[in-house]
Amino acid sequence: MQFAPEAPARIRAELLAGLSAPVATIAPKYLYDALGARLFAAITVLPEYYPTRTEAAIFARYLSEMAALLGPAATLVDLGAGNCEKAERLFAALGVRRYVAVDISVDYLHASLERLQRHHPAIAMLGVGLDFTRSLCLPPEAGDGPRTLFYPGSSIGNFTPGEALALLRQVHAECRGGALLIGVDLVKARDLLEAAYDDPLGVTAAFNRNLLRHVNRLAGTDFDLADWRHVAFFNAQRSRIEMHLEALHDTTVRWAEGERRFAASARIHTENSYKWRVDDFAALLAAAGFSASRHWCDARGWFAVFAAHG
Ligand code: AVI
Repeated sequence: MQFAPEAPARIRAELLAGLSAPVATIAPKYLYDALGARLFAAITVLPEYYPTRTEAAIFARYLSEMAALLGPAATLVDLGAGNCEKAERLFAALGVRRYVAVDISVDYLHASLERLQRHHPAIAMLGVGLDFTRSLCLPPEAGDGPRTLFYPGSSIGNFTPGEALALLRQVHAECRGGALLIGVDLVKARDLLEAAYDDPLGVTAAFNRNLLRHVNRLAGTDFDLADWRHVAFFNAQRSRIEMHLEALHDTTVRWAEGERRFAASARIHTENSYKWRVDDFAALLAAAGFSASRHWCDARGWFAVFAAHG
């Protein structure tokens, strides 16, 4: 297991800079503490949150076509591997011989890889603890031949188009002539999108508000969850769902060396989830250096899986 820990001081500085910015922001990666990861797992089984099950159905239906296009993927690199379940479903069809799981949360990764190694003793496995949203640079142990990079779940949607291009260029470099398999959520009717990010059970609201507890632990702030509500809406002009935390009344958040006042209805921007059009995403892949991309969609055209050569 490789691990590049991020210094707590750097995390704290990043969080406090975001809170002090003219438009207060907290990066979405901080949504995933231990409870946040569980709340996200609960989101993926909500009836309103269609992406996870729609993507799984696309893989189940078209995996052999994808494998034929990509050829054998001796080395599979899983970006944001988590419980590694999505990648495991590809092992047989893609003929995987080395599996490299990359995730910011190494503790979780460690447990997942132990389980996986027992089930697949012939596959060499490596866990890499890395915040690849900063920089994607795989260790030499990830293999020096072509690699197939796997980035499911439409996590690419959590980056602005400019950031997504920069990340995909790094992904292209790390492919070393191999390939990319990536899941992308598509533009659809506003009511479907907004229900997926503001479910009636309040699981997504809990996921968003839990971020404040995590920030209190990481940055020493004194957010009171009772002061904040979850807001999510589709910004059609920017083609993205925006998640915010909105102050219910005037409130001040304090930390050791500073404070920030929030007037009633002021917001902290916590996440964007971009929804792509197929042609625009194909153009993004080409701009990042990929060639011969192909995609598979569900019958409703809600989600797409793209495969491309590096
Ligand atoms: C991880 N990511 C792709 C999810 C999304 O849909 O943007 C995170 C999420 N946020 C709210 N619900 C799910």
